Amino acid sequence: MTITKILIANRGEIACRIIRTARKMGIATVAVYSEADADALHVEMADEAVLIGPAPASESYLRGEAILDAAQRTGADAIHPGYGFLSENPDFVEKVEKAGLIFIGPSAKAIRAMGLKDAAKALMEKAKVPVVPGYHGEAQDLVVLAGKASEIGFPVLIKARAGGGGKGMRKVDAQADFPAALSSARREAKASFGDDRVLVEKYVTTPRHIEIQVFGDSHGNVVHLFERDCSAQRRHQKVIEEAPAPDMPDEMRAAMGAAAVQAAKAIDYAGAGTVEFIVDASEGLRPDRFWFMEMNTRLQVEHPVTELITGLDLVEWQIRVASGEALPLGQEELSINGHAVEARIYAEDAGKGFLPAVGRLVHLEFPDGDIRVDAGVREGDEITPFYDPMIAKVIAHGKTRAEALSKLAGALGRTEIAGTVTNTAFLAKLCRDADFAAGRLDTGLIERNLASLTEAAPAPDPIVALAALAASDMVAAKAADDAVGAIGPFEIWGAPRRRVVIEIDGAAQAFQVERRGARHFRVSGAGLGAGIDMEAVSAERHDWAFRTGGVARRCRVAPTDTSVAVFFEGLTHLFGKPQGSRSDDLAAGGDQVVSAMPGIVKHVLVAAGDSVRSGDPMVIMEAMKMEMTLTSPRDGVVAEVLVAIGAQVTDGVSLVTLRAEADAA
Ligand code: MV4
Repeated sequence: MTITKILIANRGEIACRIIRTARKMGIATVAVYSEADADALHVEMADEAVLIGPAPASESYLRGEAILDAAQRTGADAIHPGYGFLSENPDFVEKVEKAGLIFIGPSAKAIRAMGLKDAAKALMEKAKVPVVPGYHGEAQDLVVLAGKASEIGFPVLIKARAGGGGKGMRKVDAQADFPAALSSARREAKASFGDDRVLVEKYVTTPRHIEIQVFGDSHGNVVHLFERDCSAQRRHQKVIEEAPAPDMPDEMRAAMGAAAVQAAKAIDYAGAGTVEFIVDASEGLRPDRFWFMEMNTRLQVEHPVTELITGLDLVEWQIRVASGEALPLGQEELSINGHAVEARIYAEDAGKGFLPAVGRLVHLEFPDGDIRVDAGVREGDEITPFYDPMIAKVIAHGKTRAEALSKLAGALGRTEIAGTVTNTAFLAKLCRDADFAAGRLDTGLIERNLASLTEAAPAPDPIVALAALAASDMVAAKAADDAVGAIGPFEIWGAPRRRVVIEIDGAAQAFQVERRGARHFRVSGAGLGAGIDMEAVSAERHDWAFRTGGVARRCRVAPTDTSVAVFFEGLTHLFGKPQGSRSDDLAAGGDQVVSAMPGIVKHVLVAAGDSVRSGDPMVIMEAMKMEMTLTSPRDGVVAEVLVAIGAQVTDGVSLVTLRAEADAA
């Protein structure tokens, strides 16, 4: 059946990604959104949009009836669930199909077959797919399970059959620990899934998580689209995923691919699916060391790495297969080109135990160049606590793994996000981690290297000084195309000296910013000792260049009302700007010639070293079509002329300074 309009029952980056493919295929799209997502990107991108409820997912994105109602009201003929939410809910699939709509995904039957780990393993055993040695039978009493654990041999893993993502899972190293671990796993399983049945498995040492992308159609065809390595995980949350798996021998790839296809065929699988294997990498990758873990009956977050090495659009395949078409390609027509690596950018504080962060993305610029960015947000959007705090996925492709990793690390360093703390620095460090870069990865890698991976580099003094200067508003970047009255890329604002407070790592620190010339400043205070002399070379939009101690540096600066972000050498330095953090130290007076109102400097009549008398004309300005002559406040010697002809100045700006009386003698 031809699909003409798809309702995307999801939000964020995956909803945007699905809309992009549907649009490419000439298929109309309907977005559904919660009250919190009224201005979200996916709503803006879709042809139609329907409000389905309040912010909490349970009252919106998980409300099958509201989604079906939205489909009927807009005449959608298919529903794409994305991932998460209702994507693996068989009851929802049945409701969609009962309503005469196409569910872009597997059948309810296939979802149910893989929904419980014990039944899934039994099915895989029957299909001759290697499963982890263990017990997944009916008996659930302690005596039987403890006996089975002893037969299997410690260490063992207790797993909740309805579990996922490590929930309801306990590793047991010795018999004596088994009873307590079983009760604890059961309690967590009951609380999380309402099902406390467990299975017991041999613990696979040095585990690597390698999964195979499979695709089936409604004509009995099934292919695999090679593997992804997702071992770079932290607390069962994938952090970096890649395809193909580092150092995967061809023979093992073929064996795992065949096993995954067999698993899919065993349940007449149609659509995109992922067969997860646990691999014992203690002696490298070997074809006899992989075992079925579980099957995900949905499109995965990390599917882009498979798309980049195969050149395929998996959402397009999903839509074609759901409309009854046969798979676009056969196994022999599929091949691996290069290497792809994906990093998930989260609003979380890696330095504080990966605490989720929220906040408005006051500044958001993704890297340009040969990189893929799947994002569901744009600058100004809010990261709220209602949903997964993933901001975007950044995916790099290269001829080799090293090239892909290098591109990804560079892209992460060019990713500019201010308004919330993110894990980009952690991700870039992981890309460059010696073990990871060498492909020596297993599921414990991140935990082992956590301290070094999350160590925050303090901002170098010149960057702190620049942040204080930016926070002082004494240098305001000019928009490159704003030529009106600009003498150069920035204007001169405000009084000659300002006190400014910025927060560094949450601690308020006071600085003094003193203008020493048209572009010269001295920033002192806090940890800057006697101070840093700084020349503001240029400041166009976010591109600033400044010189300190003979070193010129280029960086990106994103000042907002409440923060200053400085992006320098691939790192983000976030500084807070507490309210009322800026004050002018001095009223202009005896030593200053100050502009009384905003205007443009038309003539400068003096130079440094000139002797002047009180009342001598010094500068002629034009303001509101009037010429104003600014005169010397006293007899003295000109110390410095701070403006040039054409300068656009606000009121209260010091234009010329006189030498202090004592100096003038
Ligand atoms: C295992 C295992 C070792 N041996 N099963 C973690 C959650 C779920 N995906 C299954 N997981 C594991 N199952 C056996 N028999 C190690 C893990 C595991 C893990 C697996 C993949 C990626 C990250 C992981 C982190 C900790 C434990």
